[in-house]
Amino acid sequence: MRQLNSIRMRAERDYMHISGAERLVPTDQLGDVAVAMLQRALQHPRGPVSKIKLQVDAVNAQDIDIGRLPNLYSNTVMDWQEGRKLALKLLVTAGVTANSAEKAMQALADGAAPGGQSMRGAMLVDADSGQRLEKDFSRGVRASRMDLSVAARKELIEKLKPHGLENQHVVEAMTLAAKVVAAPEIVAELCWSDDPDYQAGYVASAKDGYQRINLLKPFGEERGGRAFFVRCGREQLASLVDWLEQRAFLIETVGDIYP
Ligand code: WAQ
Ligand code: MG
Ligand code: MG
Ligand code: MG
Repeated sequence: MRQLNSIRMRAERDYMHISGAERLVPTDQLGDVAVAMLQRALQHPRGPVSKIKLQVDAVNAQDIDIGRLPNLYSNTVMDWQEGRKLALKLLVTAGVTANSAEKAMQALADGAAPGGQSMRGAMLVDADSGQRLEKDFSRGVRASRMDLSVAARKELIEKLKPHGLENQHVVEAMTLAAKVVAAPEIVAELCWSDDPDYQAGYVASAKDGYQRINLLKPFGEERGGRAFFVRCGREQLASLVDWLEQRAFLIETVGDIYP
């Protein structure tokens, strides 16, 4: 494998997080990807931005973990309240206690960052007690430096097309979830968007895959977020966070899509 570059974008308005994106790309694609990220920050549904940061780091081939996408399962509900009930059920099936799942879902619904805003990253939640373990409740933990290989991206988009799911939200969320559930300490992930016009979300786990739920929040709602449910000793937490934030993770294998 060739050397790749981690390129990361983050945009904010007056210290409020608006948009972020992560890719892992060959050098000859850096320019195009940088422009696309800038455009995306400037046209974000969460509104205008006052600062955009772009960071590029070269990553050597030997520092890249190779991974696979989870299977995608579509769950269709009639309203977001039903969606939240289903998410709770799926989290419990994945091995999270009902108490922990309920607490995390309430925190996301209320806005998990101080002041009831969305966090920049994810909550780290004890899968048994529901206790929040991330050091910074505003920033949280950011899964980073993950992407699909060029071939895997093409294959995924082809597989999503017949289901009308070939959009950036789905591709990026599956990519992120693939890295997150690959960590043995992570029991499951819960997510719904902070974009006011995007109501879908998911529960992901290594065991049950990417369980997409078409409605997890009301239209217009800007409070969204992620919870990474963990089961491990305190002493393993720092290395888990380091792996999620720093280690490059390139997905070369695509799973199946179930309607
Ligand atoms: N690491 C950890 N948490 C993150 C990251 C990251 N790299 N990026 C975003 N978050 C958190 C943060 O709190 C955001 O507010 C929240 O997640 C939502 O991010 O149709 O679009 O990018 O199958 O708005 C899921 C459903 C869409 C896709 C998720 O999330 C589908 C989405 P967004
Ligand atoms: Mg996003
Ligand atoms: Mg796991
Ligand atoms: Mg968003």
